[in-house]
Amino acid sequence: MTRSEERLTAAFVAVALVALFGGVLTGLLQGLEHGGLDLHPYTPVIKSYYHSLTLHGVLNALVFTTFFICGFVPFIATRALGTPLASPALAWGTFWLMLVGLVLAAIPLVGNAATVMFTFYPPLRAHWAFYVGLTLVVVGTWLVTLNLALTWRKWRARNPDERTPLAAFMSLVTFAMWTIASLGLAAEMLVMLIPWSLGLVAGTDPLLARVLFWFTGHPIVYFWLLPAYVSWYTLAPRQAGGKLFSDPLARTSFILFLILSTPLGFHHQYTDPGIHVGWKLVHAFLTFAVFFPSLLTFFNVVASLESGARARGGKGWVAWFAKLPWGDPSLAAQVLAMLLFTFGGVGGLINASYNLNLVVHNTAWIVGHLHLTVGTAVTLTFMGVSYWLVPHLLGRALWSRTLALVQVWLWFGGMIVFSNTLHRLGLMGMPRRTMIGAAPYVQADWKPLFPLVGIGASILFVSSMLFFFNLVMTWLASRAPAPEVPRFAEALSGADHAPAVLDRWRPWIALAVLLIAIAYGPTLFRLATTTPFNTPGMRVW
Ligand code: HAS
Ligand code: CU
Repeated sequence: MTRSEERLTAAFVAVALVALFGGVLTGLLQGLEHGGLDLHPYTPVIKSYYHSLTLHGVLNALVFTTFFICGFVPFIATRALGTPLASPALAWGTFWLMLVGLVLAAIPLVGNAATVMFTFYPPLRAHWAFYVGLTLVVVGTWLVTLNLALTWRKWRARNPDERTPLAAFMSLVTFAMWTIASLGLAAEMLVMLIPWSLGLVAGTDPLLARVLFWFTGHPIVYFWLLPAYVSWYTLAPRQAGGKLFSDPLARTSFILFLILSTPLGFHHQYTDPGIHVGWKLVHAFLTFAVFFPSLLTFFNVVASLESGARARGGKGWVAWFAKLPWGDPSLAAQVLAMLLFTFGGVGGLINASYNLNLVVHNTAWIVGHLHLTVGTAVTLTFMGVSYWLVPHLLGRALWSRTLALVQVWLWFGGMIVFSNTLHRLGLMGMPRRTMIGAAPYVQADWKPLFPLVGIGASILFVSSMLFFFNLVMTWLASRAPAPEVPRFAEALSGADHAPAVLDRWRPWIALAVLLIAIAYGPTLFRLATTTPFNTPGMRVW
């Protein structure tokens, strides 16, 4: 790993953390609003609850995740391959392109000209710079894929008979999957939203736009999740003092994600008219199928952690769990993230079940779900990764491990309160994306739960401030040298057991494309050939 590459990772991670900071600030405001205290009118920049909510979703779910991943995953991949990125110039060009895109999108976003939520469904119409900026960010992610692919090919030329190291393989799958999946969003942006926001076409088509959006919008959640899985599979077992239970099983799980992540976006559109119910059923079954690689992950990662805990003297069927090295904040963050993700996964299955979805769709339940998944499995894991990555990049030891431990437990506790309350409110019918404090239809049985939303959000806010404080102090005050970065875990059943077919690309990518064509082809063809493009844009804020 060269110095320039470390700086590149540092640049991406720095942008990610700044975005997260903005995201948690606005998150606090929304949580307090639900708790009965609306501070939005007193803030300098934020014009409304909905402005705040859009900033929150875009900064956390789109910017923080994407920039962190583009810094972290190439870092891991190059380390695993033992070679630098094929093109440092391309890598830096990618960073600057993404930063320009981000700034372009941020101007209307912060200026309240793009208050369209992180899903930007038309006919809500944002300023064109918002769409163009986000598109540049997506193009940047494709260039990361390109650089990773070139790097792997160079490695392959020198190592024709070896299995791709697991961490590199997983990194490549993550970006290959995302590159296929993001084509829906690219089409929505280039063909629909950008010309429409520029006034080149008069109308739009909300349904077609939603189909294209969720083509990408579901797999984007695995684009966020898989880098966390990379850490759970390839680093966490060793951080726990153990070994990865099975390397071939880990590869199988990722290949299943490559094949199954995309052809199932209709599970976000069960209530949309204009999509045949038969296709919704196909997407429902494929959603149950993509549950499976996460179950493989559950099994494999728990067995790996167990090997670590037993090596440290752990005994019993469950009691070994206490013997994990809980004093390591990086590992503690990840294990706590896994625990809450189990409930997020169960909730996901409920969402995916057509008839149950009708109960929870567009309610606060979904907000509870997404805070367990992207808001904990991913975010808390990335915080755990930051606890070794940021000290490494700064060359200084983490300022306070105790504070970091307090931080991760606060996130865990705060999220239990916050997410559980939102799930319950959702079951009582409370809508999501609503300024609940101003709603005239608030039900009596919701009211006792509102303070818990505010309390949960406040705990999460304190936790995130401790996180940032610790990193800033590491930068400014820490003098001790950074410890070694965690090394990759060895596997109990190693790469030499992995059949060669698990190290191939063409069959799996072909299968992925075929499934997408089947699951989306007929509906997309019909909608694209019959759309009148006649819905005018709206600015409701
Ligand atoms: Fe989801 C809506 C279904 C996973 C994020 N999801 C959302 C939205 C977001 C989101 C942001 O079918 C809202 C979008 C919007 O704004 O409208 N989701 C699923 C399913 C899964 C799932 C089936 N979601 C995720 C992940 C996300 C995420 C991951 C982000 C990172 N979701 C849905 C559906 C909707 C939806 C519908 C639409 C709802 C609607 O009506 O709008 C699955 O992939 C989940 C699989 C997970 C598991 C858990 C495995 C556990 C592991 C940890 C094990 C280790 C442990 C260690 C426990 C099967 C790997 C402990 C040790 C011991 C000893 C036990
Ligand atoms: Cu989904």
